[in-house]
Amino acid sequence: ERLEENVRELAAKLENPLVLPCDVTSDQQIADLAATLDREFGGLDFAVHGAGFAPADALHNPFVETSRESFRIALDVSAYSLVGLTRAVAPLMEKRGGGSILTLTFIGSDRVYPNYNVMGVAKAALESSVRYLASDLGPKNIRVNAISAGAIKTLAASGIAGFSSILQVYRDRAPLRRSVETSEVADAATFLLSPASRAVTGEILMVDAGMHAIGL
Ligand code: 0WE
Repeated sequence: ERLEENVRELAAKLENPLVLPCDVTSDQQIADLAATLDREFGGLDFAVHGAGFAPADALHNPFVETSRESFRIALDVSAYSLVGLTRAVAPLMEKRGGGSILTLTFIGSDRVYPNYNVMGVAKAALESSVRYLASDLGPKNIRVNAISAGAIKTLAASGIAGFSSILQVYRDRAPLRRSVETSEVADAATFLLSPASRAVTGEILMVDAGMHAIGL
């Protein structure tokens, strides 16, 4: 609700906007969303999953202190939601002869970033889910991929202690000597959602100014 106005402002720039609610922890709301999309459009060509959340205390305290409840919430919202969403939209994509599903991840899934903590564990589960979903849905010509974006100054990141120092490391050490912009992630997303990437599935595409290639 807090961000609804921002979403509506963005959507108003589209040709034929339709804004619908979806709490991704609710199977019912995911089913309702898919039913409305089916009724309004009669099918779907692509879907972008951009949901991620861990309770704030889990991003501040040492990882070893992560509670069972914070772990459950982070994995439910950030990883299971892709499985639930994919299952719901797959029939709409089948009607169109296939489709492309995209999610967003971060390299904190593979390597330790201070304070990323249980989000890293959730992103590891998300990336593995991308591969298992790609395997299940490939025969229906539905592709499932992720973009692993470099650190970007976003609203979600603004509350994170030490985030500006992460951006500075990108400027100092990434092969391109800079961090990443949202428009650059959008361009990669356009590729993965379009037939230009028709033979690409189960892939985690690094859009990170080359930071992943650096050891030290
Ligand atoms: O995935 C993320 C962060 C997503 C996120 C953000 C918040 C802030 C508010 C998930 N849950 C919450 N919970 C809240 O209460 N990123 C890729 C951005 C990010 O977050 C970091 C990073 C980076 C990069 C946290 C610590 C270190 C690096």
